[in-house]
Amino acid sequence: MNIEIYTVVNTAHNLMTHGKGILAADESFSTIAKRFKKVNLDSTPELRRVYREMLFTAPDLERYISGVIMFDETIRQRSSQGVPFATLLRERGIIPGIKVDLGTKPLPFFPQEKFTAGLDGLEERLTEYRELGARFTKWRAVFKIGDTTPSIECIKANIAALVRYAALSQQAQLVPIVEPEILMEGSHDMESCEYHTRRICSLLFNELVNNRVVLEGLILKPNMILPGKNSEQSAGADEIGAATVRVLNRTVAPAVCGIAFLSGGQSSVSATENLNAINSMGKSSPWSLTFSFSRALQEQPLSVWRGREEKIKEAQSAFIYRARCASAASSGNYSSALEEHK
Ligand code: 5MM
Repeated sequence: MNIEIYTVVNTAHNLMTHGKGILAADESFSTIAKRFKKVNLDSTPELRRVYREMLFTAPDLERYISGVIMFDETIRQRSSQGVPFATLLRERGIIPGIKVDLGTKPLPFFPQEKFTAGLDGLEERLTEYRELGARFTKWRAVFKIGDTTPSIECIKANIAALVRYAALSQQAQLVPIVEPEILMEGSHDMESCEYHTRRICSLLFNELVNNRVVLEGLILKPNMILPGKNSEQSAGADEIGAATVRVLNRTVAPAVCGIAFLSGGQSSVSATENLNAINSMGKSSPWSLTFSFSRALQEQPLSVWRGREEKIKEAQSAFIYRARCASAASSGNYSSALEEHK
């Protein structure tokens, strides 16, 4: 292994520090606008800056969070003291990261499916992001389960982009977080989610290995195995934990540095309970199994804050509380009793 890739592997290990997870604060303009709208806020650059500053300066954040994924606008913004966010995070011992995909576009000739854009000019953007302080990156591909989806064509197109992105990131000395997300939207059952996750992950790792991506310097960000939101099936945390660990054990190479789950629209408590069950079931798995949540960490602080300066401290406490619960779940030590002692 050459010295450059050693740096990447080392960063990946630091991101997977036991008891810590990753905060996904990489909402694009349209997603943050949707989140703000729910609490009757307009999405302006200054409000987005204030909101992210509230998250990044929360007391004790570094005890639970190893890295933060930012959006292009955010990595260029500064705290009210004039400190660039990447510097502020680094000074707290938190690794700055950046979402580098450019969002999803309709996949031509496959009307219900999406393709993630962003490979054009990526090499140059990666160099700039490294200069701005990023040490890891993220790229998300999205798959929806339906009668005829995800199609093999959609899977192959998205995997090819994920693999190229991962290789380019490592070449730029940045750790890639590879996120193939099967959406919860839909009426599919859990078995179907397991089947498609298995299909996607096995093809993904085959291609990553063939393209010489260094698995020790890569983090996987998968969905948990869940029934669709509109399915009538209900599943307990143990069942979800067992299915999720089973599919990962069958498809993810042991050399991979770690696995950090997305929350996917589950409630904060469900995502935490399920992560805890995954850790209980996955005690002998070769990787750390942690979180890279966005909504499951941010929903509560956002609804406390609602843009009000006087609520910043209270919102930060709500945020840190969720981060502490997720951290406990990442080592299988979360219990619902914790929710009663906020
Ligand atoms: C914050 O959401 C990210 C994607 O946002 P855009 O659609 O706005 O680009 C997303 O990649 C996020 O990092 C993950 O899906 C995890 O978020 P959740 O809310 O699923 O934990």
